[in-house]
Amino acid sequence: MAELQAIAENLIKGNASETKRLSQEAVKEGIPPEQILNQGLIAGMNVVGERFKKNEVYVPEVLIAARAMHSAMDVLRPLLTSTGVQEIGSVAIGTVKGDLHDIGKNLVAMMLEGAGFKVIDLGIDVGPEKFIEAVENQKVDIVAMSALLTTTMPGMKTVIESLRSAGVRERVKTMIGGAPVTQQYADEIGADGYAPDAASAADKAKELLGISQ
Ligand code: B1M
Repeated sequence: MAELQAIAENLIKGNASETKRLSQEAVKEGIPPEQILNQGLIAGMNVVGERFKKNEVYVPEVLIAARAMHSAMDVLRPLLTSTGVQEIGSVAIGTVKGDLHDIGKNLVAMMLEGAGFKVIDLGIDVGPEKFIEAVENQKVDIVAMSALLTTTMPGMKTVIESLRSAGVRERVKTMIGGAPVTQQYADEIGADGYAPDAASAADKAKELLGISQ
């Protein structure tokens, strides 16, 4: 679809205002927000990722593309989260220590909200103590962790072990995700759940709490 292609191209160029405007246009034309997200914004970000990998673009260009993604997500957020359903559970989510990537984590948070979860967003570079504090002081059913770097993935294991040492592991379910994360890794570190993308993260969270889809 030409509109979605234009959204991806503007995101790749880092043109935030145009990416946002085109996303608004697409919404007005009746294109489903999930399609704008997946075939416009995420498709564009994947191209940026490939170029980043090949050293064809560098951190500043990636940051500018990320800013364009954020501004368009402002348009989609209310549409993806406005279900008006009652809270079905509470999730404390964060990107693990040493990791500053938050686009995927924010999308997961958005989809969880859309599915009816209360989301406590702990942000980026979140160490075990912050997750434990949330579990101890707030009503949390699921601790959800995101990591985008192979070097920060072990932080997920540290969080699970720290929850155990703090005596709160049994109070919560844990789930993990992020580009380098796999089901096998989740099994290895004793996480209760893994999801490959934001939409299935919401389904997995429901499954972990025994809520029928
Ligand atoms: Co970085 N970066 N980055 N980066 N960056 C990657 C991840 C990389 C794959 C790029 C590459 O080489 N191709 C590579 C990691 C290599 C590796 O470890 N395997 C990399 C690197 C190396 C780095 C730096 C080390 C670069 C440097 O400084 N030399 C550095 C590290 C900084 C740090 O974190 N300490 C760095 C920095 C950055 C920026 C700050 C410039 C920027 C982040 C901006 C921001 O997030 N606000 C950035 C970006 C944007 C990327 C890429 C291009 C895009 C990531 C993204 O947002 N994708 C990325 C390449 C790529 O992934 N294609 C790359 C879109 C997003 C929707 O997808 O985050 O995968 P994703 O989330 C998905 C799923 O993974 C899943 O659902 C989401 C939606 O479907 N998911 C979950 C995510 N969390 C989940 C949790 C769940 C369930 C599902 O349950 C709890």
